[in-house]
Amino acid sequence: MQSGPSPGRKVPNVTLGLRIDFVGASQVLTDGSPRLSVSVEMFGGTMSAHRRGLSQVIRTGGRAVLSRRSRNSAGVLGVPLSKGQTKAGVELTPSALRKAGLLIKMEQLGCSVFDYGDLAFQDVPQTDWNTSWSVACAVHQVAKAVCRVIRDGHTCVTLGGDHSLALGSVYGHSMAQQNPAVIWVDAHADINTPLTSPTGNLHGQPLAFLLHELQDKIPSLSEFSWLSPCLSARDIVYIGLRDVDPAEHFILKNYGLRYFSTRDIDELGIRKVMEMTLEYLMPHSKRSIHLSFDIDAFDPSVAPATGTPVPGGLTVREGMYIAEELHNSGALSALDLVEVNPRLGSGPGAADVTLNLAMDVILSCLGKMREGMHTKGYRLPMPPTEKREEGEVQASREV
Ligand SMILES: [Mn+2]
Repeated sequence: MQSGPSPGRKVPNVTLGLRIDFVGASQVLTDGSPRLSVSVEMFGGTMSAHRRGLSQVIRTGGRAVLSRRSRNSAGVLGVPLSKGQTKAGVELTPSALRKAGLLIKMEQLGCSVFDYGDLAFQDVPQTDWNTSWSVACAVHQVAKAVCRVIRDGHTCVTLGGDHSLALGSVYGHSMAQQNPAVIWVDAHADINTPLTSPTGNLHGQPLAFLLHELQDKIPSLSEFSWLSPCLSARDIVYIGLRDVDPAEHFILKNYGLRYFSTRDIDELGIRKVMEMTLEYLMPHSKRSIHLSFDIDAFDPSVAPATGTPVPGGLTVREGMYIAEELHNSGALSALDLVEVNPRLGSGPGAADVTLNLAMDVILSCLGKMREGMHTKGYRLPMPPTEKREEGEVQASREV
């Protein structure tokens, strides 16, 4: 594990080679075009090709070499921020995830891990004005830190903290890379304006601050003077919504935001939802994706330790599928994992179950596969050879 970025350290670019063999061109389709069967071999690691990516490769006639930024380099940033809401404990999660071995598990996946440490925030007494000011200062720090991690060439893994941190992480991402797309996995839409928020908590408002279209609805707040909107309604897809305030619903409908509520997931299935999400955000070419994953997107039965649980959430398998598909897209540049609160959740083990699930989301985003994995060049152990005939040894050798 590497601590912090070494100045000037070159992050390796990985070039993956694709060998495409045309195994048959004998069949002819009804429109007269030949049907080509292809087999694809990938060097330098396994990756399931994104459907559209693969078809582009095939159209080039098999000459393609897929060149991309290394996905195996992650910068971890802890954001122990809790002032965007009122329940104590959410600030403990970055260190809880570290203690649970997250960074080691990332390395075991073959990831180069760069630890950017946990941000330190000034503790100010909790009054409305102070809270807003301290959250604004904190998320400004987050923005600068996330920008640096991405500019250093890593996928930025931000460990929350409450969801107000996404104000900084998405803004920081947009400073580092042009026009990122945001996938917001959450039970809540987090798009109240300061004037519509029923609670006044900033963790329910980050997207309103970031959206161009809503700027005339946001009061001018000096503490956020550093922030300017960096997203359009067209840049966002929600997944998992099921607890949306009236003003938020009005915004979703009237500003044309794309969303998949849990009902939509019931209807379409998570596979179709992910296919439509990626097609919508990247219709022609890849762009960098920011995943903002609120643990309360999951059903409280599998993620109980969170501040605003809502029944009827994602299954573990749906959450894993989202993360895996984003890894497979090859476009994930930043992810936030937020709203795990180890102090909450009833019953013994609530915190551990939730932390482990959070860890699995992060690891799946970075390439962990549910089917299991083995390293390149893995060999099964052989029994001792001295008692065996030469011919037997030959026969048992792996092919
Ligand atoms: Mn949220």
